[in-house]
Amino acid sequence: MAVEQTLSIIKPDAVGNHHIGAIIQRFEESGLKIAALKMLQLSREQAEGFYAEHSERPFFTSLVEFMISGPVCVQVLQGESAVARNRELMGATNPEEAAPGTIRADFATAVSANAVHGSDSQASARREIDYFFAADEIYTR
Ligand code: DGI
Repeated sequence: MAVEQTLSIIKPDAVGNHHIGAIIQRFEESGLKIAALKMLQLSREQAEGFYAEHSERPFFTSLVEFMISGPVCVQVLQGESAVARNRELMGATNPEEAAPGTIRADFATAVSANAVHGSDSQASARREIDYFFAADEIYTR
Protein backbone atom coordinates (compact mmCIF):
# COMPACT_ATOMS: atom_id res chain seq x y z
CA MET A 1 0.00 0.00 0.00
CA ALA A 2 1.20 3.47 -0.85
CA VAL A 3 1.89 6.20 1.68
CA GLU A 4 -0.47 9.09 0.94
CA GLN A 5 -1.30 12.49 2.34
CA THR A 6 -4.83 13.79 2.85
CA LEU A 7 -6.29 17.10 4.00
CA SER A 8 -8.40 17.12 7.14
CA ILE A 9 -10.34 20.05 8.58
CA ILE A 10 -11.79 20.16 12.09
CA LYS A 11 -14.81 22.37 11.41
CA PRO A 12 -16.08 25.31 13.52
CA ASP A 13 -18.66 23.19 15.42
CA ALA A 14 -16.05 20.72 16.68
CA VAL A 15 -13.53 23.48 17.46
CA GLY A 16 -16.23 25.39 19.37
CA ASN A 17 -17.28 22.25 21.25
CA HIS A 18 -13.67 21.59 22.40
CA HIS A 19 -13.17 18.41 20.39
CA ILE A 20 -9.85 19.30 18.70
CA GLY A 21 -7.81 17.06 20.97
CA ALA A 22 -10.18 14.10 20.83
CA ILE A 23 -10.29 14.20 17.03
CA ILE A 24 -6.51 14.54 16.59
CA GLN A 25 -6.11 11.64 19.03
CA ARG A 26 -8.18 9.41 16.73
CA PHE A 27 -5.91 10.20 13.78
CA GLU A 28 -2.76 9.49 15.76
CA GLU A 29 -4.10 6.34 17.41
CA SER A 30 -5.06 4.95 14.00
CA GLY A 31 -1.47 5.40 12.80
CA LEU A 32 -2.03 8.51 10.67
CA LYS A 33 0.80 10.98 11.29
CA ILE A 34 0.16 14.70 11.61
CA ALA A 35 2.44 16.09 8.89
CA ALA A 36 1.16 19.68 9.14
CA LEU A 37 -1.24 21.55 11.39
CA LYS A 38 -2.64 25.07 11.70
CA MET A 39 -5.63 26.93 13.10
CA LEU A 40 -7.21 29.68 11.08
CA GLN A 41 -10.34 31.73 10.49
CA LEU A 42 -11.41 31.20 6.87
CA SER A 43 -12.46 34.24 4.87
CA ARG A 44 -15.65 33.97 2.81
CA GLU A 45 -13.51 33.88 -0.35
CA GLN A 46 -11.35 31.05 1.02
CA ALA A 47 -14.39 28.98 2.01
CA GLU A 48 -16.11 29.56 -1.35
CA GLY A 49 -12.94 28.59 -3.21
CA PHE A 50 -12.41 25.49 -1.12
CA TYR A 51 -15.96 24.25 -1.76
CA ALA A 52 -16.17 25.55 -5.36
CA GLU A 53 -17.32 22.12 -6.63
CA HIS A 54 -20.50 22.56 -4.54
CA SER A 55 -21.25 26.11 -5.73
CA GLU A 56 -24.46 25.07 -7.53
CA ARG A 57 -25.81 23.01 -4.62
CA PRO A 58 -28.76 24.43 -2.61
CA PHE A 59 -26.81 24.23 0.64
CA PHE A 60 -23.74 26.10 -0.69
CA THR A 61 -24.47 29.45 1.02
CA SER A 62 -25.21 27.85 4.38
CA LEU A 63 -22.13 25.62 4.05
CA VAL A 64 -19.93 28.69 3.48
CA GLU A 65 -21.60 30.60 6.36
CA PHE A 66 -20.98 27.64 8.64
CA MET A 67 -17.34 27.26 7.61
CA ILE A 68 -16.63 30.93 8.40
CA SER A 69 -18.63 30.95 11.66
CA GLY A 70 -15.49 30.34 13.74
CA PRO A 71 -11.92 29.12 13.50
CA VAL A 72 -11.03 25.77 11.98
CA CYS A 73 -8.03 23.45 12.39
CA VAL A 74 -6.52 22.17 9.16
CA GLN A 75 -4.08 19.31 9.09
CA VAL A 76 -2.24 17.09 6.64
CA LEU A 77 -2.53 13.43 7.62
CA GLN A 78 0.05 11.02 6.27
CA GLY A 79 0.07 7.24 6.14
CA GLU A 80 -0.76 4.19 4.08
CA SER A 81 -4.08 4.73 2.25
CA ALA A 82 -4.51 7.95 4.23
CA VAL A 83 -7.40 9.24 2.08
CA ALA A 84 -9.61 6.18 2.58
CA ARG A 85 -8.56 5.60 6.17
CA ASN A 86 -9.43 9.17 7.15
CA ARG A 87 -12.83 8.80 5.44
CA GLU A 88 -13.41 5.62 7.47
CA LEU A 89 -12.52 7.39 10.70
CA MET A 90 -14.84 10.29 9.79
CA GLY A 91 -17.96 8.26 8.99
CA ALA A 92 -20.84 9.21 6.69
CA THR A 93 -21.56 12.86 5.79
CA ASN A 94 -24.84 12.75 7.74
CA PRO A 95 -24.04 11.92 11.39
CA GLU A 96 -27.35 10.06 11.67
CA GLU A 97 -25.98 7.61 9.10
CA ALA A 98 -22.42 7.51 10.44
CA ALA A 99 -21.25 4.18 11.86
CA PRO A 100 -20.90 3.99 15.65
CA GLY A 101 -17.46 5.00 16.85
CA THR A 102 -16.74 7.30 13.90
CA ILE A 103 -15.84 10.95 14.43
CA ARG A 104 -19.10 12.18 12.94
CA ALA A 105 -21.20 9.73 14.96
CA ASP A 106 -19.52 10.91 18.15
CA PHE A 107 -18.98 14.65 17.57
CA ALA A 108 -21.21 15.92 14.74
CA THR A 109 -24.64 17.37 15.43
CA ALA A 110 -26.14 17.64 11.91
CA VAL A 111 -25.26 17.14 8.24
CA SER A 112 -24.71 20.90 8.12
CA ALA A 113 -22.41 20.83 11.19
CA ASN A 114 -20.56 17.56 10.76
CA ALA A 115 -17.33 18.14 12.67
CA VAL A 116 -14.75 17.23 10.03
CA HIS A 117 -13.81 17.44 6.37
CA GLY A 118 -11.59 14.88 4.64
CA SER A 119 -10.39 14.77 1.04
CA ASP A 120 -12.35 12.23 -1.03
CA SER A 121 -9.59 11.24 -3.48
CA GLN A 122 -5.85 11.60 -3.93
CA ALA A 123 -6.46 14.27 -6.58
CA SER A 124 -8.64 16.35 -4.23
CA ALA A 125 -6.13 15.78 -1.45
CA ARG A 126 -3.34 17.33 -3.54
CA ARG A 127 -5.49 20.35 -4.44
CA GLU A 128 -6.76 20.81 -0.89
CA ILE A 129 -3.33 20.44 0.74
CA ASP A 130 -1.91 23.03 -1.67
CA TYR A 131 -4.88 25.29 -0.85
CA PHE A 132 -3.76 25.62 2.77
CA PHE A 133 -0.09 24.67 3.05
CA ALA A 134 3.21 25.64 1.45
CA ALA A 135 5.59 22.74 0.81
CA ASP A 136 7.91 23.85 3.64
CA GLU A 137 5.05 23.69 6.18
CA ILE A 138 4.63 19.91 5.67
CA TYR A 139 6.86 17.56 7.65
CA THR A 140 7.12 14.23 5.81
CA ARG A 141 9.32 12.55 8.39
O1 DGI B 1 -17.15 14.81 1.72
P1 DGI B 1 -18.24 15.08 2.73
O2 DGI B 1 -17.94 16.25 3.61
O3 DGI B 1 -18.62 13.85 3.52
O4 DGI B 1 -19.56 15.42 1.91
P2 DGI B 1 -19.82 16.28 0.57
O5 DGI B 1 -18.52 16.53 -0.16
O6 DGI B 1 -20.92 15.59 -0.16
O7 DGI B 1 -20.40 17.65 1.11
C1 DGI B 1 -19.54 18.65 1.63
C2 DGI B 1 -20.21 19.27 2.82
O8 DGI B 1 -21.40 19.93 2.42
C3 DGI B 1 -20.66 18.27 3.90
O9 DGI B 1 -19.63 17.90 4.77
C4 DGI B 1 -21.75 19.06 4.59
C5 DGI B 1 -22.38 19.84 3.45
N1 DGI B 1 -23.54 19.10 2.94
C6 DGI B 1 -23.55 18.01 2.13
N2 DGI B 1 -24.81 17.61 1.86
C7 DGI B 1 -25.61 18.47 2.54
C8 DGI B 1 -24.80 19.40 3.22
N3 DGI B 1 -25.30 20.40 3.98
C9 DGI B 1 -26.63 20.49 4.08
N4 DGI B 1 -27.13 21.48 4.83
N5 DGI B 1 -27.48 19.61 3.45
C10 DGI B 1 -27.02 18.59 2.66
O10 DGI B 1 -27.79 17.80 2.09
